[in-house]
Amino acid sequence: MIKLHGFSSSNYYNVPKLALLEKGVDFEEIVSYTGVGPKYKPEYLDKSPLGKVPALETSEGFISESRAILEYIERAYPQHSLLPSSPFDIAKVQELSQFIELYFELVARRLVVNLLTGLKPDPTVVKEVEASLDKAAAALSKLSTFEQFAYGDQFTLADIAVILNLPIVRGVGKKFLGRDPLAEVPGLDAYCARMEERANVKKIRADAAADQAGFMAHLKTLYGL
Ligand SMILES: N[C@@H](CCC(=O)N[C@@H](CS)C(=O)NCC(=O)O)C(=O)O
Repeated sequence: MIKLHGFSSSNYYNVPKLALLEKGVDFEEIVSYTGVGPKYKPEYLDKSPLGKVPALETSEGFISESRAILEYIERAYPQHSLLPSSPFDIAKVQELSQFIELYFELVARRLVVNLLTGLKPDPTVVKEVEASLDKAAAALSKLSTFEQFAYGDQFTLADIAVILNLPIVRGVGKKFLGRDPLAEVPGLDAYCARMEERANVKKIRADAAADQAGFMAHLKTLYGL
């Protein structure tokens, strides 16, 4: 059986986890927190060269990077496809997923350490993050109306990207900008509420909540945070 290494309060870990759950693929979860190095699981670097989460263990070897893992899962387990059928529609799903990761997740991530630890952020960074998130939020409706799913009429990888990454943007916004940068995106709130009703999304949220204390304890042990 394939094994997914990582931890349930990681949004990146939850990307392949939700894909596997939606496709009904059996998998085993192996808890590995971040911070790999001499003090913690140095052998994990053989699974993921930069020590990042997630890593997928297959009968042929390990795969790191969530996008590559998704590609593997989609091809190795074609049932309940998370991609549409036409080349154009597949590209649009990937376009939206990449947009979410590059212009929302990676931007908000600059303040995630501050969110987790309570450390005061650099005001210049906060200003940069705010400008970038506002720009992306204003552009998002060009890629999705959020009427039914994030793209088209089926649940896809784009939904996974939206569901798992945008809550971090809202969290960072509310904490450091004093507002939700996504509040004005048409259709998004109702869409998110619908997605939260899905059984597998509920499982992801419940597992993340259950893991939070363990992850914070790990950070404290490793970094004294
Ligand atoms: N590009 C990677 C990013 C994964 C990532 O940044 N994961 C975080 C956990 S949410 C991590 O492992 N951080 C530790 C680090 O960057 O050293 C992917 O798509 O899998």
